[in-house]
Amino acid sequence: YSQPAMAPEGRLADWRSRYPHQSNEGDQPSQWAKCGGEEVMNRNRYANVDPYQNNRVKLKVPEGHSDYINASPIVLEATKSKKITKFIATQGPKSDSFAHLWRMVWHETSSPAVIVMLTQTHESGREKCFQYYPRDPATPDLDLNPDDEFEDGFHHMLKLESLEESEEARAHIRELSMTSKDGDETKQIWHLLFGGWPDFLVPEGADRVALLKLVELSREKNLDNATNARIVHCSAGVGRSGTFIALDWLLQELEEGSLDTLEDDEDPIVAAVDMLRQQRMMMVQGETQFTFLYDVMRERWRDRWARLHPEEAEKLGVNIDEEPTAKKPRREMEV
Ligand code: PTR
Ligand code: PTR
Repeated sequence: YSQPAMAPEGRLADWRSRYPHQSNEGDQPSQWAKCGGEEVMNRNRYANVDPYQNNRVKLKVPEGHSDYINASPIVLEATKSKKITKFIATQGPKSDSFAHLWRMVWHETSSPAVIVMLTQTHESGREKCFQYYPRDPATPDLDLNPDDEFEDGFHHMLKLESLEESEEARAHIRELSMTSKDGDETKQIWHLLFGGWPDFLVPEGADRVALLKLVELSREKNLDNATNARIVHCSAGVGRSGTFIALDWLLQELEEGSLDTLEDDEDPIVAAVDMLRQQRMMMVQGETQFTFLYDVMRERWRDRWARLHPEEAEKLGVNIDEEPTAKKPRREMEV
């Protein structure tokens, strides 16, 4: 075996040819423009980002209404354990359709549900996401769908039960409850708002450590990642959301030991991004975020090997005492 091929420099050229539409130039018109009509287009925050037609979440609405929401189910299988992890990647809700997100949460998740929010509502003076949840403990109640948009009486209430700040994960943790109008059914929802990730960039330094904590936190709050999809969104639902999901999956691969014995031509990060892009477009935005995944994984990988028991290393065929050299690294990723 050799070390995981994790030298970003060499990979970037490959990345550019692999994903030519990844530069932020030239917005491509939505595939929905032709068939979805204005109603669908209005529900998109960005004209060039939408779910694949064959892999999208369909809102449960009465006939005659569009079931469209800009959200993609993401299902990932662990290499070794075959464990399934589920997500729904979605855009930052818009003011006139934010209740659709809650309808999706109600129908597509079990309790407790987890929502990971990776954007601020406003960044650089622009709205990146509507304030779709009760933010302030002084006004904890939010009436969803009071106008009964779909005329089916889905008229749930949202309540902010608690608000806590996690310094470790640099996040605001909100516990919400969603209750049907008759009060018969309630769902618990954890809303995790991350404060350290500007659009198109990557968390640096302490924010990077915090992001890893956030990944852990989102797993803990979701009692079964295999059956209950964690909802992840940013502004477009592709860049930061894609990177978060890739990271969650890669860390699990690392923990399971799947990244210890890679062949020369295997690159788990490219594989992860490919897998995500088969399920939602533009997942992991640009070279910065791609490189970020290498940086974080290199760091984690080194940690793992530093902790490895000699017996375990021998089983894997690794000489942990061998001096790393530039040409023949002992499974050490070059920095
Ligand atoms: N308070 C944290 C920090 O910046 O260090 C993170 C954070 C900031 C989290 C703002 C969420 C934030 O948004 P809001 O105030 O809308 O909950
Ligand atoms: N039209 C924008 C673009 O292509 O640049 C859409 C966009 C906006 C794409 C934000 C990604 C964005 O980042 P994120 O998915 O992290 O919110």
